[in-house]
Amino acid sequence: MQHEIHPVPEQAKARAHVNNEQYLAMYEHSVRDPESFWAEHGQRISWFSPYTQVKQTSFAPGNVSIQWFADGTLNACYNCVDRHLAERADKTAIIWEGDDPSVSEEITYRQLHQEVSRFANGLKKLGVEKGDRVAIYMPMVPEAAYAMLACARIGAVHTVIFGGFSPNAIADRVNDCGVKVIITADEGRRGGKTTALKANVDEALVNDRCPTVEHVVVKKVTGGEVAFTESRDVWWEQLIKDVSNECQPTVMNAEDPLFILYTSGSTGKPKGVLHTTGGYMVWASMTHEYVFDYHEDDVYWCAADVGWITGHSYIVYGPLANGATTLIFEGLPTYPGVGRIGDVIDKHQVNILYTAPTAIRALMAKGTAAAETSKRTSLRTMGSVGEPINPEAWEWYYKVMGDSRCPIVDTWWQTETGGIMITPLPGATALKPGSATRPFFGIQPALVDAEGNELEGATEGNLIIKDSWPGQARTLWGDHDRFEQTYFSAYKNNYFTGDGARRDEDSYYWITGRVDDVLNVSGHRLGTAEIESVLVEHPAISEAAVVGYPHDLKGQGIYVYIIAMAGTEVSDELTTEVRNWVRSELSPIATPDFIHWAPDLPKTRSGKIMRRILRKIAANEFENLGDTSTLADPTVVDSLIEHRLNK
Ligand code: 6R9
Repeated sequence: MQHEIHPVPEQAKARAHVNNEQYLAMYEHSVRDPESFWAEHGQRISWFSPYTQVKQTSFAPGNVSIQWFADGTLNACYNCVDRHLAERADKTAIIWEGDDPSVSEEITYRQLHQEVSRFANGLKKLGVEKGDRVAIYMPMVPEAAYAMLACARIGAVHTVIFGGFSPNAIADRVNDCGVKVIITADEGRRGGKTTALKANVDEALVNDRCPTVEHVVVKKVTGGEVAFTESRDVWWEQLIKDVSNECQPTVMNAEDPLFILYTSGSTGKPKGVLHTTGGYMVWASMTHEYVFDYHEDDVYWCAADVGWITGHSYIVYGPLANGATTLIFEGLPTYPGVGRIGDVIDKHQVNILYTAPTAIRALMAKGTAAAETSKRTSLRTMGSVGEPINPEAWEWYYKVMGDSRCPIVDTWWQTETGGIMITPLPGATALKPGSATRPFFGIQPALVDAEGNELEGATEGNLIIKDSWPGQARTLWGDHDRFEQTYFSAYKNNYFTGDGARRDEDSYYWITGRVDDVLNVSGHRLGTAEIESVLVEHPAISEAAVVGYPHDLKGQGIYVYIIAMAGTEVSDELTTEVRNWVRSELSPIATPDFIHWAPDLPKTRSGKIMRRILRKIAANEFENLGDTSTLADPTVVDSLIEHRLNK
């Protein structure tokens, strides 16, 4: 497919931090001599005591160890808040736009400092100390950011749990890292509907299921009814009533943990990805400035949820470290109408917008309606993240939302990478719709075949990264072996991303999607193994196999093959029950699109499910199933094709 190449617009070139020549020179420096490059750029954040060490990293088998700026000390919250007080105390730090379009609020850096300091003192009152884990299960209200920053201020390690997760998913995460305090709200509010957050926490904690949890802090958001366990629960407002406005930020080492964020892998339970303080802050702030070409007076809006890594790095830590005005949006891009994104842009004069292909496609489905209620003249740069953006959606975003004026930065990265890795830079990179283009400073991507041979030139293969970068995850909480196994065992001495990619004749990268058993549904990462394990816990199901298939709006849809327990009568009611089971046991984002009751699954003689075949049938592409000669019973396939659901 040949699409137009979009040259760098003159307006972008004129104001940008770097043009193409500067990008090339900085990139060259960053990979030739990472030590001196990062010694210089590490200084973009404030250190209590400076680092003398820069890069101490090893991807060697059995000895994966990643340290950056290891002897420096700092505090992430100080970097996001206190250090701006001298020059930006009255600048707006956070614009909060409510679900209800008539509700918004502005919080200055001075106010942010006070809110965060008070809440940090509140956490201390509850006995939270440096190194303790604190879970945050909140809607998109400013208090979610206050809670994260308050943890960082006192050295507690936060783990944000996406508000769409079920009680079981909360309990799993809370138990995996031994959470002491959970911060939540009475209810969340999105698209005019409410979610019972506190009730979900109560259920996660029922029967002493999470023995490490001592307290639950509850922020009143909707004023909805909640149950209250007096000895355990405390209202946010009550907690900070008599505390001081002053709270000294705790001195942290560069390699002290900042947060844990759970994400799906190809096997087993979600992994607790651990990010530390110094390298992460350098990476988040530097990528935020260069990738979005952020300048001091910009209003910046990342429309992700703080429950995902995008919200951590590009709503909270990156922009606030840069002293930016960051917009926190409680609602949905389509509520109350498809014009909402444009309306918010006009209302707050947003200059930089960062959103996901799934949102773009949902708006594109309505033609140009999304642009008809707004002018969007303030907009200058637009970003995309979370999944591959198809060229049609890219062109729509560019023409309709950006009036063919704003460069689009299609940013490829992962929870594990901490921040953006492959991306255009607005003033430097000619754009090709659908391509994440070129590596950020310090990133050395490469493509390899299944045997690990590095492929040269224009080609396609598995995407690896050859050397460490400051924002990289350091380990998986409590399981360094799994960290090594997952990311460093497939291709020795390299980080394996789990993604496939193509490199074209201009050395631009085109991410083709996951090459492992991880699904990407509307930009949400889901492990097929996770969904399968929930399915087989249902009493009517003996076996399950879950695959993804191409879906116009969601990128990938979820196709479930299940085998009923002997003696079970399969009915429409049971199918509905199974669908609701996945929603309630895991999350609504994991809701199956198709549930296919199968008499059997295609297995090799050694008992391995041949997912390749299941994927093809789910995609309604069964003409060319490839080699089926190793199947124990080839007739299983005919029956699956006959009863396929995605026709
Ligand atoms: C930031 C984030 C990571 C996975 C990643 C890849 C996919 C993200 C992408 C993209 C193509 C992009 N992905 N950005 N694919 N183009 N611009 O999304 O983190 O939730 O951990 O997901 O998302 O497959 O491996 P995370």
